[in-house]
Amino acid sequence: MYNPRFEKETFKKEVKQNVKHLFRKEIEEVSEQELYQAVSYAVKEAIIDNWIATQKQYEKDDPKIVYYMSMEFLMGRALGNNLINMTAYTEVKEALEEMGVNLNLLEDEEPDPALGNGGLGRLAACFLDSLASLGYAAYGCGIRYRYGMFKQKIENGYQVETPDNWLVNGNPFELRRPEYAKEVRFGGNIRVEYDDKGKIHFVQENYESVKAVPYDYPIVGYNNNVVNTLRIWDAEPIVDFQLESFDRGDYHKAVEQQNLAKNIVEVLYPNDNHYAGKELRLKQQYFFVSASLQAAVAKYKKNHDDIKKLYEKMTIQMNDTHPTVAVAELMRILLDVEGLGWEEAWEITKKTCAYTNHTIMAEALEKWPIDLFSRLLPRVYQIVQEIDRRFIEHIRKTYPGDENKVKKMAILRDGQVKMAHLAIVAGYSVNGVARLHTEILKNQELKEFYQLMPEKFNNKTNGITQRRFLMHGNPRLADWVTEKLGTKDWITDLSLMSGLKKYADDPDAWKEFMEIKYKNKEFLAAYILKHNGIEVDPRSIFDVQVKRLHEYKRQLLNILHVMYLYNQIKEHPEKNFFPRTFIFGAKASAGYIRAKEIIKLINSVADVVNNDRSINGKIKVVFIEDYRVSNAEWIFAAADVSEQISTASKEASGTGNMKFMLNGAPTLGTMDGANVEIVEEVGIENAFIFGLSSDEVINYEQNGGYNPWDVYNNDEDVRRVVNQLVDGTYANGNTEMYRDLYDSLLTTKGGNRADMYFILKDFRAYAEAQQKVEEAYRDKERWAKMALLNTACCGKFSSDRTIREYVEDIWKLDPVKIDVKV
Ligand code: 26V
Repeated sequence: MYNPRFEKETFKKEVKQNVKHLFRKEIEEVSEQELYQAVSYAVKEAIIDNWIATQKQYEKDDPKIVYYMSMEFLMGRALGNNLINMTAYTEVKEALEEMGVNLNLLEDEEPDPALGNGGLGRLAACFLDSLASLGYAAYGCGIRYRYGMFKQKIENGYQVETPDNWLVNGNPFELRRPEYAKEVRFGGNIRVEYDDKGKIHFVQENYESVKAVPYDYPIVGYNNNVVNTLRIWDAEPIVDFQLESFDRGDYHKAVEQQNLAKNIVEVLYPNDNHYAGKELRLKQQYFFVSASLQAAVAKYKKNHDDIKKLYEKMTIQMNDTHPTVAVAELMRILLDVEGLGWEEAWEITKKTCAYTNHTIMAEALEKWPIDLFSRLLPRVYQIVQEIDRRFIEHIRKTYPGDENKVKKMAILRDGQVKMAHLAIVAGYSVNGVARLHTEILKNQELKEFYQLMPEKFNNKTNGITQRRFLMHGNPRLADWVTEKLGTKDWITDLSLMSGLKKYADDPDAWKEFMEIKYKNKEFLAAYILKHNGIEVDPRSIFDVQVKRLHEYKRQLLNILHVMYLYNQIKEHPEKNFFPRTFIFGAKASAGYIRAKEIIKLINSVADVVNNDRSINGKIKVVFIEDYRVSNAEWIFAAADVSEQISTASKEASGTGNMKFMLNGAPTLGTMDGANVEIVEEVGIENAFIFGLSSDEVINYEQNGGYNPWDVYNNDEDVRRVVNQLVDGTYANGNTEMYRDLYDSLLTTKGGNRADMYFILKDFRAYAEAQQKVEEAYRDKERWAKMALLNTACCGKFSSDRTIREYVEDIWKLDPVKIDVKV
């Protein structure tokens, strides 16, 4: 959409002015960082107009609003993305060029806002992009962590974590909104009072509190003038906020509050899929949920009198169980602040809250110890008790005499508050994130709940935004797609990509497609040379596994296979072997020892293999440090093969798999998560599928029957690589360095089965699938067709499609049109 602020001369003038105002410098004197800031402020200027217009329009039209509550928003850099969505990227790039400035270098000055761990947080970011681009009224609600996801350094092959002080230079795009500050209370006790009319009141006493101060970030829709808001909360001590309510001499209290405030938002927990039961984490959860709900209810009340119709104008999506305390907090507000009765409050809450499940990994399920929960949130706990009491009554009525059902479904049980149960009981919708995942929820993990309330369960297969992961990350391919389709409409309607299918047998199109891939590979190769000092050949197969490090994702299977290939090459130097570059990127949670051992192993294998002249560079192994959204974008663009090799049934969906597909990299994977649907779209002949099915895995888990020693004893190649973990090959003769990994594959320990993730079981099938990859790649035409078809068939996996489904089946929102006069 045309915006005069981006006219070259106007924009340049604005940048120069910003340089002067912000830094008291001439344009020639500023650093890249300062210039990045000056440019960002100029872009923000343009965004603000639309932001105001959008919010005004919402006021006028009064649409239903979705509050997407999430502990994590893994946004990635804003500057480039905002320019793309404002359709001003090219214009601004050229304007800056005229000033002798390279936009890409400026973009590199922006720290990645890494307020998330991985899949769940990045999904939230894609959803916000789609909501704005489709024109729906939405808020993201979260925490403004002072330190985001740690930065990863590799030292001597080991992961070393360093703090991510992403706000050191300030953030040009954020807006502090002190006028919307809210108080959040923790601890103390509840006193019961009766008023003159005999009505009961619950009064919290002796509590500690903090002031929640929101920072708003613009979420720019693509080419539609819409700007929504990501609202993330900072914590400040409340003393200077409400000085009169405190004894001024109470220095101790002031310090306590200072500490509470500082601690709450200090750092993002870098665990992914592992629940640790930390008090501070529960504080974080209640902190942002309470503040967001107070703000949402206040907003509603500004324009509506009838609190009983709240659900008509707002809905809350809980991103996993992390914000589930919202259920009880909303009840608290409705009961204690708004003065409604239980039944009324419950009806409203049940129509307002919905829950998305993102994992079936047992260790990720949040179960708070009751003593901790009730101490920190005494009133909220009372409400949970009452929800639980009524729910158990309902179970007993439905299944008389079946106490087993109570045991399985109760919210409070074994001294714990089971957050998933609370979310399901209170929510009007429960969804999984890929078809297979939702089926497993319905038939296994949440079976009893599904039987009791089948109407709540639904699937919403994840998606990704093509604006960031094709337009921004792979501009060459984006331009090619536009040229071939003869339209840019795929930017907002990814189903149009199917129009590329007609080029599947066109040799010119193959050539162009593979040339683009080659250029992207050259770019990545240069990055690898610069950052790793490793020379990789862009003509080799770029085989990529980038994602969080977790045993279930089986990076270990991948590297064991590399070890196997290396053995093969050494043993049969005469054999024809197509050169391969194995690229890894992964952060391990700081306390996850085994994950860290796997990182060390990958780097050790890299050292040995990359420095063995005798193999003529046929295998290279690269571990890319500090995998994050910004480098992910071009890693996807440069990948030939997408490794999606989780143990079937364990990966709820995966979204990296979709980003690779969009960028023309066939999937090498198991029938897990969304891989199943990817194969359905692209055809099994355009993917490399191997390994146990989820049914087989679940069957082994429940009935036994798998013994890794059988594989070890019967497969010589497997035995050899497994032994190489403890014969010093990759540890300078040290036989103990990888003993734990060796044991994890062969020894039952502490209740964990040997080879929990079926790595040895799937090894042979994986090696065969890898063999097929190599054969396919040798046949250039076959490969080009396959790669091209992956891009052509990715339409389903746009987060625009996902969001439409959420809107239609769950949220029932009305789209809004924004007219902006500039
Ligand atoms: C879980 C926990 C557990 C408690 C401690 C802290 C913490 C932090 C994050 C998480 C999230 C784990 C769940 C998650 O990220 N799931 C991923 O969600 C993606 C989006 O739906 C999906 O594509 C991945 O398959 C799934 O692993």
